[in-house]
Amino acid sequence: MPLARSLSVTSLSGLEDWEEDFDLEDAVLFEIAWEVANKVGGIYTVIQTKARLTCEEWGDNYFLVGPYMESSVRTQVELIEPCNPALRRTIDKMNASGCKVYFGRWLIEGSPYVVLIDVGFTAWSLDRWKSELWENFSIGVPWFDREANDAVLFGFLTAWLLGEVTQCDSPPHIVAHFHEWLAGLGLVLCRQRQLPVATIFTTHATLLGRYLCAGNVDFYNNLAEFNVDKEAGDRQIYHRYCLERAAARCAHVFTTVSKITAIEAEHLLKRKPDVVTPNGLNVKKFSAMHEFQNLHAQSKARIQEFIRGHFYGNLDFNLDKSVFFFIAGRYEFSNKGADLFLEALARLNYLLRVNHSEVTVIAFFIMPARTNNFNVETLKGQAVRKQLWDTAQTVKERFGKKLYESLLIGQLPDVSKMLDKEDFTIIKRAIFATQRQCQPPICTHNMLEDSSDPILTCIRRIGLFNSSSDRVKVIFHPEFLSSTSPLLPMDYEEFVRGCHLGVFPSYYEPWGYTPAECTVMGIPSVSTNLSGFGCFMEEHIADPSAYGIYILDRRYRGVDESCNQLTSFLFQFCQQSRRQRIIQRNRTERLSDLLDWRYLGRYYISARHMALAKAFPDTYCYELQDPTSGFRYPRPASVPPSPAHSLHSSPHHSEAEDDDEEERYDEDLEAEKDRLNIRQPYSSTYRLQNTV
Ligand code: G6P
Ligand code: 1S3
Repeated sequence: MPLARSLSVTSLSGLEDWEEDFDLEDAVLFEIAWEVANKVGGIYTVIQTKARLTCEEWGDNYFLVGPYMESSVRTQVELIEPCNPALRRTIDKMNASGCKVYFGRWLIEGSPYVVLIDVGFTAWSLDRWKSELWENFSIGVPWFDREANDAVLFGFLTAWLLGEVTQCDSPPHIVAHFHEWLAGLGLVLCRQRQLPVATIFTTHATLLGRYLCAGNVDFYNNLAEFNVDKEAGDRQIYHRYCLERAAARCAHVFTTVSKITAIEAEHLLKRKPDVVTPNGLNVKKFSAMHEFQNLHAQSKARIQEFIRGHFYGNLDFNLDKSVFFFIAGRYEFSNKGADLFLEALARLNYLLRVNHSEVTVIAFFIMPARTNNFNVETLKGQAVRKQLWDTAQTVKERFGKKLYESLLIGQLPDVSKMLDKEDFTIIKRAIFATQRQCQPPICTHNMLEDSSDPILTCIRRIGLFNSSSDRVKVIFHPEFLSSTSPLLPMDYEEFVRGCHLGVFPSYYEPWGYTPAECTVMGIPSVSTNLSGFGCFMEEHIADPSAYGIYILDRRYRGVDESCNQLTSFLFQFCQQSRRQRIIQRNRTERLSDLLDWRYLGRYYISARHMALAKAFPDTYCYELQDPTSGFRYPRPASVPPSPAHSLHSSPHHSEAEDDDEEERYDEDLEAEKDRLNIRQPYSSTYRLQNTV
């Protein structure tokens, strides 16, 4: 086996250095998930963004294991011969026994090795393996649950793979990190077969939590009361729940993505996580600070173009005084807080109207639903806009020619003759083309379940129909964004950069990548104290809203109160001047170090070391202490707690004063970093020592 590298997690602008003298020589890491090279949801983002750091740490001793999905492999994976002799023998042996196992490099940052298993090819073993599952664990998987059947196949195949690797002549110390219930059976089998493997199980959401929250249950106040077996049985997910709970209970180390999900797991899976492993991102820093502000302006201009088309004939609001809010993600109407957002938008519409505000809010809902393509009215809007643009260019050229000719003969042009009859005909025809008989559409697509769709049903109830008098307009785009779309040709990142505020008032959100992504792009966001991200930011920032991180209280308030709080966040945001928004974006962007894997990766490192020490106590030992305890972004003394209290229009706040505040803020931050001594290398008693 090649040698693994020793660890070193270095600091980023003030966050503490952290180094470990844990020797990984002769250790190998397998990370197993259904979303390896297979985009389904958030777990894909975790694994894909973390790969670079993990590759830096483990080098050629890091292998991701996932399902073989032909369409993804064709675009994302370069298939190669296995580099590692033990793995080559294992794969050859499995393939000779009727499996199809591929090896390659995943073409993402870090280019990690991937082992991809075609579970469908081994479906002939399903019945046998299900019987074994029943005989050994009393878990019965029904034939109709396709996902659970895949989990069984994937579980037996990964355990087979790891078992073969441990059979080689001088087996390495193996760490196998399994993500989510779909991969969990592999872990359970490793333990049952007593393989010499250090196992970790990470849950990114509990099955029961997701189901219970989606069903209008007062979840957080009753966590300790649920009869978990009955609840799982009632929802016909008992077998899945058993697989999940077995994996959590059998793992040497159990982790979850946030403290709030740790509490949930303790009650629903009956095990307190050993380590909380928050999700990071691969943060790209621009060399010039203002670069991300320029990108905001460029992307915003493209969204404005779309709005011009969408609202053609009804463009009676000032685009320069419009702000763009958005919610995006998996279409779980109440879990993701789309219900609360809509209700708050209705209240905001009222507030903006009665206060005669000049601001118009355009709220985007980007949540995929079943459709049969774009609707005609929406496509027509963009065609009309294009036509108007072409008309303006034609008339401009004709005008320019006449102006040029009068200049050539040294005469001042006769302004009344610069546009002739033909020009007016072209212009009038263009104006007539912008007449429309209906309001600008809410939804950009033809929905298959239009009458029962939760967003559309709610909009019908609250009456936000994009009428002229509405200060809040709504656009529902029930498909993920793509740069090749004929309607809004932007990818998600470009779109987020062009918006002003991401709104994610989730009720069930173990972590929540959407607000984290906003943060690293310098876009303020609303999250909640029921989301892992919201709680994490609350813990690490003294005054989150000063940094553009609005955290909604959905834990200790009723729905109506939370909705009022959200409305007031949105209203405050609408009252900010452009300058205040720019300052706030700068502050938001400064938080990105906190969400970088180069910082957060240390929790994964801790989990792995702990697992090695538990599985191989004669070789490894550890002492545990939270590697980030004590760090907190300070509340700048010069900054009022909320932007609403420092309105640009206020006579007490000139632009020069704003600049002074920002300078003082930087000084405060530096002083706080000195006070906390966070520039020093990590030097606590937390050490995982290789005693060999
Ligand atoms: C960025 C650009 C500025 C632009 C501003 C608009 O900061 O660098 O040139 O004026 O965005 O901000 P707003 O919040 O109004 O979209
Ligand atoms: C889960 O995906 P979701 O959107 O179904 O895992 C994500 C990655 O850990 C997490 O960010 C999210 O909150 C969970 O809900």
